[in-house]
Parts: sequence; structure tokens; C-alpha cells
Amino acid sequence: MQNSRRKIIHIDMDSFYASVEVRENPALAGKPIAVGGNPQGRGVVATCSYAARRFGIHSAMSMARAKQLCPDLIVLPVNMPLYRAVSARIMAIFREFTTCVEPVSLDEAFLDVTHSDACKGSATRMAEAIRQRIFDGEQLTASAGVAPNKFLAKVASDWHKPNGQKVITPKQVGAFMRSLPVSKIPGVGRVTAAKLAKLGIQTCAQLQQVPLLTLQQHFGAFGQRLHELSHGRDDRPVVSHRIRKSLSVEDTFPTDMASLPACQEQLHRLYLEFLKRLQTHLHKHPRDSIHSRHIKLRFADFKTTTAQSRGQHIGLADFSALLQTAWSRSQRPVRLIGLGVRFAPRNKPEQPRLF
Ligand code: DCP
Ligand code: MG
Repeated sequence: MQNSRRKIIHIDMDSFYASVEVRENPALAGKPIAVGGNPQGRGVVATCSYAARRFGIHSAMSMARAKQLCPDLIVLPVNMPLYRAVSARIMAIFREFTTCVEPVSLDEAFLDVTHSDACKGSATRMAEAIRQRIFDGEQLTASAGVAPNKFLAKVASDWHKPNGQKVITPKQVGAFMRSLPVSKIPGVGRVTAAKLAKLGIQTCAQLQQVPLLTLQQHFGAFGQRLHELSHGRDDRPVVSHRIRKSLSVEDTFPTDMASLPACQEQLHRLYLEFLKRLQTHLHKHPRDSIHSRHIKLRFADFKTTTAQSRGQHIGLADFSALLQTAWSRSQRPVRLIGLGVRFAPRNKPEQPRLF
């Protein structure tokens, strides 16, 4: 792979939910606000404005604690439909610059712009243009990182946050990595950072000196990755189509199904629904082939069990047999039935013979 030649942009919206709320109600601008659960209950902070961050408030903190840190904190409920709508428009802007867009969450995506001729092929100008388009269309700010791979682009987008961007050219990678604290590596949280500190490692320059084997001994599979990242290497492609690994339907009943025959009757109805969905899916993804079938049951006491079998045949009888297996484990009233299939991994194609 020509990794040193790739041009990757990582875009991440600034204090996303909070910024959307401020846009909807400009009187909140500059004030400490948090979006999330109720401070009286067990709610947590989903995110907060930068004014609130100055009080030490951050995502995943309990709202009660946030209120203690900043008694004037304005707390707003989460409005997912609104954030989803904004997200869809932002993602559409990204797709004007390249078809290779990998959304990571509502407010974050990787773009591979290696083959894009927008802005005369300058990834730096593209990142600027994207941020300007977002601002003009949504009155929201975003930060961007431009680099030869996903890891560096992600680190770079955080560098001048909020409303900033950073470019790491292939030539700059070496020097940039040597000075990077290990805590800036995505995936290195407090626990790993503390473990590394115990080994006397604070920067990626120091991490580079540690033999791969030592890292593997301490961090298992993550050791190899740490070794690669310490040198600024990351081969992961930007994946624009997430591969669907399974397809299922399920239903929670208004009243529990007391017996196996009652469950079988519901299964029949769900099965027909499933076939419709599967047909639509296979129309769009004709290369997908079924690897296994499964049934999920949730009993009245909320215990959940699944039964599955390998095979490509998906007759009602196949699911019916699985239902019987699953039901016999508890023999209680059932509140939910689900059924579905998993698809074979793409690198091991199995010839589908479905209908
Ligand atoms: N989010 C959440 N719970 C978390 C973290 C995030 O619900 N523990 C939501 C709220 C955020 C959104 O996801 O607005 C995006 O997450 P980010 O980590 O990108 O955080 P922000 O966009 O809020 O802030 P930043 O400016 O640091 O990117
Ligand atoms: Mg963000």
C-alpha cells in the first residue's frame, strides 16, 4: 500500500450537542451548558460547552457532580432527532469532497481525499473549505486534522480544537511522533498511560525504544499496535461502506406468550417480516451469504437466551427448531422473540443458495 501517499482528513465537530443547542437558542452563547441526563437522577453529561469545561466538567461525568463544580450550569436534555438531522447534512458536505467517507459517530468522520481534485487536490484547502461549508450552512464549528493516515489525522484534529485544524505532512511525521506524549494516542487511556509511566515511558520517542516483544508481554495484542503507532504508522483504510455482519428482526409483545405453540405462531409472523428484509438486503448486497441462523428469546424474568446453528438454509422449520431449543431452557412466558442470520465473512465466500 502506498501509505505515505495517502491524504486523510479527520473532522470532528466542536462540543457537538451543546453547540447545536446554542445555535437553537443563541441566548445560551458563552454560558456553561451541559447536555445530558437529569441532575436529580443518575443522569450523566453527554457533552458540555467549552465555558462549562473550564469548571472541569466533561463527558460521562455525573450531572450531579457537574452541578457541584458549576452551580450555574444550564442543563439541557438530549435531543437526538435534532443532532441526527444536523449530522446527516454535515456528512453530505463531506461527500461533496470525496465518496470515501467513514462516519465514526454523529459528529466525526474520516475522509480519504487522496484521489479528490477539489481545491486543486490540496487536502489542507479541502479541510478549510469543509469547515467553512459547515459554518455557512449550520452556524457550527468543526476541527480538522490532515495527515497521511487515520491515526495521525485523528490526533491532529484534536490539536487546535475548537475551530482549528492541523496538518501533519509525511515529512513532519518523524519529528511529530518523537515529541508526542503517549497519552495522546487514541486508545491509550488512563490505565495504559499509567502502566507505560511505570515503565518510564511518557513520550512516543521513549515508546519507540521499547522492543516489540516487551510491549507484547505487557499489553498483549495492543502491544503490536502501540509499536506501530509510536512510529506514526497506521495502515487502516477509510471504509466507506460498513459491512453488515447480521440481519435480524425482533418483537416485544404487549403481553407475554405463555406457551411454545403461542411462540411458534409469533415466530411465523416474524419470519415473514424477516424474509422481506432479507430479500431487500440481498438485492443490495448480492455477494452476502448466510453463515448461521439464530433465535433470541427474552423470558418474563428478563433472562435472555440465544440458540444458533450453522447453515445457509433458512426455512421456517430451521428457526422453529431453534425456538424449541431456546424455549426448553427456561419454559417460562416469553416477552420477546428475535430471529436472524449472520453473514459469512467476505474473505471466505460461500455460494448462496437461499430461496
Ligand atoms: N457523547 C456522548 N457521551 C459521551 C461522549 C460523547 O453522548 N461519553 C456525544 C455528545 C457529543 C458527541 O457525542 O457532543 C460527540 O462527542 P465528542 O467526543 O466529539 O465531543 P464533543 O463534540 O461534544 O466535544 P469536542 O469539541 O471535544 O469534540
Ligand atoms: Mg466532537
